[in-house]
Amino acid sequence: MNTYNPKPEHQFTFGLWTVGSRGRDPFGSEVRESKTPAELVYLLGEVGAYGVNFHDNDLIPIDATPAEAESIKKAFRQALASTGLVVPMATTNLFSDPVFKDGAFTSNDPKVRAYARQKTMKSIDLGVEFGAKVYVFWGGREGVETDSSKSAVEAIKRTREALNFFCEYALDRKYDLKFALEAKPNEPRGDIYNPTTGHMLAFIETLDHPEMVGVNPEVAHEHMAGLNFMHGVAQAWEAGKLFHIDLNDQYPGRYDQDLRFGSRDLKAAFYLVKFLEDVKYNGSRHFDAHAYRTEDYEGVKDFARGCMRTYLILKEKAAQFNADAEVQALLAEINADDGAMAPFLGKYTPEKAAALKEHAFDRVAIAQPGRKYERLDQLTIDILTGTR
Ligand code: DIG
Ligand code: MN
Ligand code: MN
Repeated sequence: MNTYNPKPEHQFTFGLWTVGSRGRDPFGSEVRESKTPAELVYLLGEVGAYGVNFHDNDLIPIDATPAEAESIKKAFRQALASTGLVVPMATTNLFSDPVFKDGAFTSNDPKVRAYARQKTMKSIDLGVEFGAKVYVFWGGREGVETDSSKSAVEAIKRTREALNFFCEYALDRKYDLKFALEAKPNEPRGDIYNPTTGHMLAFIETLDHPEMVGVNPEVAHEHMAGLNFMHGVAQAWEAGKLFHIDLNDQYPGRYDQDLRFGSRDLKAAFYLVKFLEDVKYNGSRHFDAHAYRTEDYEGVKDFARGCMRTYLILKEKAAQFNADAEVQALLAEINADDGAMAPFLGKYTPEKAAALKEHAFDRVAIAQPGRKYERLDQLTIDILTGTR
């Protein structure tokens, strides 16, 4: 009997800001007391997480003195040592402080652009200090409310210049680090540049060191853009650019809810888990989400356990789907290929093109057979609902 208990090999990670979220929202103040980074590590150890991630200022407050920073790092390091949690990913908070009110790398103020670089370099150093191998860039404030304020081309150029700078920095420092760009279409800015994973994949190819840079797709962010999350993840994977992933859930047409994984669209979550497991994705399963504002810290633990439990349930459902005889028979039938079209498919040759142009297709006959997708999808529902 599968108990769906998380194990280190599942590589479940949470950001300090997720289980440490105090429940503030645009219309209400905090409902939970704050916990130190060390306390949050112990909480994650208690629920069975593999790792913990942080923004620089989740760990070290922006105005901390060097002595305070050292004390916080010491306690954090001790908590990691006693729980065995690791730090696979780190990132920079370039969105909370008022200085970033008009963005960081794309700000119209060169002092802000320069300060953002300084802050990011120090944050990269901090992440590397704790063993991070992936560094995420989420440009939460890199956008506009009015396009009268900024050239969209200039904004992309400023972003490219900054990312090229950090790639050179990491090379110069000989850091074993990969960069993962995280897209979001809007919120907190009215519109954010590079709004989807697809935009990021195109942008990466314009960088000086594209091989160092991949993406960190997030469920809620692609759903906010009305997209099929698994398709974006599959495209990133196929391009060798799935360097990290942010798992959560999201009602369409709403602000970024960062809901518990699988709590809103179980079918979409199933296809995502099935994809990651089918391709043997070996990165973190990072839950960038937080508990409902209604919860106390016992509820926060329920939230964290739920994220991991749902992932493991869907992992089992994916295995059941792959092992189901009727499903596999249908898939074999649907994808049948007698080889008759082989002379016309694959790479181009002039001979192939000439022969194909001469070939007589019975278009009406080809259109006749039903695809049996209704049966296949109902089998999927039966598996997901446990009725099969
Ligand atoms: C929000 O979805 C962003 C920030 O929390 C962070 O920069 C990134 C890392 O997961 N996700
Ligand atoms: Mn989010
Ligand atoms: Mn995220």
